[in-house]
Amino acid sequence: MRITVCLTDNRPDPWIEGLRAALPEAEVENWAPGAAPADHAVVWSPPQALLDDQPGLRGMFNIGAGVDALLKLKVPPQTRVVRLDDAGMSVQMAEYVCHFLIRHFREFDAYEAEGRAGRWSYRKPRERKDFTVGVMGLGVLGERVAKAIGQFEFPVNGWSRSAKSIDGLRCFSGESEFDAFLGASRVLVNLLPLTPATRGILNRETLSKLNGGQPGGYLINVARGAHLVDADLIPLLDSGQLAGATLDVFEVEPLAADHPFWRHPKITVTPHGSARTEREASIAQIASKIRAMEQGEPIAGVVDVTRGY
Ligand code: NDP
Ligand code: OXD
Repeated sequence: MRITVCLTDNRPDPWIEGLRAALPEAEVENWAPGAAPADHAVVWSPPQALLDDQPGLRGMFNIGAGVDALLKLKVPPQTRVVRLDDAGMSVQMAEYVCHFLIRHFREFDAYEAEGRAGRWSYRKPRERKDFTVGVMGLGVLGERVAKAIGQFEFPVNGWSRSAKSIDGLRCFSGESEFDAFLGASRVLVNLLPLTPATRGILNRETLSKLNGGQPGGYLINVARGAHLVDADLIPLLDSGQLAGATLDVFEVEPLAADHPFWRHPKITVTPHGSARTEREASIAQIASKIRAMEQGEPIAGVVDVTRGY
């Protein structure tokens, strides 16, 4: 069995060594144009040239959860696209979202500013019941995040494509229930995949519906930058309709040094690090899926390319 590795923006050597150790029966090499035909590829944001060069791939294993960059390519019909399932990401995502939710709810940024000015002052406590959190996407990451938020006793809503019933969550589904979901949520957490149906879903109209249309909504976007219509965000913050936003992902990454998001007082920017790929756990997961595929067994995380996730 031959495995080719093609990782844009990642050092391939530790992945190649890890895959060789986990699959001693396989030949694992870094991809270069004209390489010998491989059975599987391990990829992050590969060029179309990889697929043109390797039309016989049976599996293409992404080292991340989001497959939007892969689905922009022309993938041969027999190549199964496989996403990473959690592999240590969901706990990180839960930490990140709870951290920024609580920082906003408890006004810790205001306390920090007061502290820097040497002022000992209290703020009036706010009530959790007024801060219902809406989680968009109840997949591998969204469900874990929604449950973690529930542990802090915030009311939690969830929105997904198909109808769900999850303990502790008020579940909404489909386009027909989207407005009701937004209206019933004050803090919005985006954990949707980027697909034609979800591109631009965070915009002036939808974000204005948060909190029953009242001012004070808050956005945490940890999915993809292209979910947000950038030009709509700052006017909503400046008018007070939104109280703030935490953004981990951007349409163009790295975010340009002169982008206004960096310096807006109501926006917190982090550099696409809310849930990092954990190499060891990911190699173990990919290796066991490759083995299962080779033995004709079913595997989790096969992407439905027509649905887009
Ligand atoms: P999953 O595929 O497991 O879950 C996707 C969820 O979104 C599902 O609940 C699905 O509904 C729902 N969904 C999809 N399309 C729609 C739609 N049109 N309307 C309503 N709901 C929809 O993905 P993950 O939880 O693993 O990851 C989510 C995203 O997080 C990734 O695609 C990636 O972009 C991003 N990500 C970001 C990281 C970061 O560091 N910032 C790290 C990892 C991932 P249903 O359940 O009905 O199918
Ligand atoms: C992912 C990511 O999709 O890192 O895994 O964004």
